[in-house]
Amino acid sequence: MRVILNPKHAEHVPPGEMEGGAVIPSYEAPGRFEVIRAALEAAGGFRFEEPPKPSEECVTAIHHAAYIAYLREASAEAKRARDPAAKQLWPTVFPFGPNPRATGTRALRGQFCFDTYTPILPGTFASALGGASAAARAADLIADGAERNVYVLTRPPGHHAEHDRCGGYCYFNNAAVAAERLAKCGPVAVLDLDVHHGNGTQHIFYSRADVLTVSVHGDPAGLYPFFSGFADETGTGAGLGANANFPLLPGTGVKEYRPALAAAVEAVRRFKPAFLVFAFGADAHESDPIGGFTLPTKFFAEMGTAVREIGLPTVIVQEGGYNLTTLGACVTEGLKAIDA
Ligand code: Q9C
Ligand code: ZN
Repeated sequence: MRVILNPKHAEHVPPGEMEGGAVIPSYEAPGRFEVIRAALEAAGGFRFEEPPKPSEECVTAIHHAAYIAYLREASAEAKRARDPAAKQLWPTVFPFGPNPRATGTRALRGQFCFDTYTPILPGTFASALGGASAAARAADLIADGAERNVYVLTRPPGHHAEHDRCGGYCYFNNAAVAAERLAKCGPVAVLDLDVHHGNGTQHIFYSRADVLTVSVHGDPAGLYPFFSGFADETGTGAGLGANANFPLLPGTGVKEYRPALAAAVEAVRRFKPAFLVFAFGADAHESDPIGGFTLPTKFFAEMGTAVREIGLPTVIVQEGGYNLTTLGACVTEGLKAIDA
């Protein structure tokens, strides 16, 4: 399988994340990329390449121009700062609603972000854009028919990033970048098996009939992102019926996950897409520090088999997965089964 790497991933290095008023070590760290790459190299059968030079063109189709400009300028501001504290930009106030008069830098930090897990750092813009470019490249290879399956190895992840807000460690929505490009050639389904609801991808395509978004995840009653991922979110306007959520209880294991996965796959099939984007998180694994599910490593092969059996040209995009000792094996199992 061809693997498109984000060559800039290591430029985004979170110094920590803010959880309930305390700064704790960041789960989303460069080591995630390295362990996945090492596991794929050890397994064999994967060919690594970098995308062409990143350009903003690949994110303008799905992200608001003012949001893209904010990420670019805030990253540059962090880079210029001498004071170490000013090299990390954190939001502290979130808007009550749109306010066109609120244009100061502190207002924008809250306006273009929805949580305290997603700081802007000196390398954030370059790193996020490198991932989006990798996703665009993978989608182009699939759209051209050059490949059947292509995997995008990237961080920071993307599926929580909305049209104009970062959050959940995500800045540009890589899966949405791929889906948007593929949608030019035919209907697209996005299947998201990260343990957290893919709120950003849902948000970006919520009123569109040509892109189906399907997510299996921890019930937002108890798991991040808390505000979306409920089963009654089914799309709006022309997109009504083109969104499906399968929330599952904390502690979910194979017995509970398997029927939800089958229902999610069935929803994808009914839509009759021409292309699939698989938002592949490994954080539903039993060892994940933040997921709360209990799936064993070998179940990731079952996920991969389910994706293969859908039978569509597929872009696979790396999302979450935070246990560095098991992440590589989960991803390898999934990818091998997709290509089997
Ligand atoms: N104490 C992805 O998996 N909450 N994002 C973490 C840790 C944020 C997850 C709480 C989780 C975001 C792409
Ligand atoms: Zn996740």
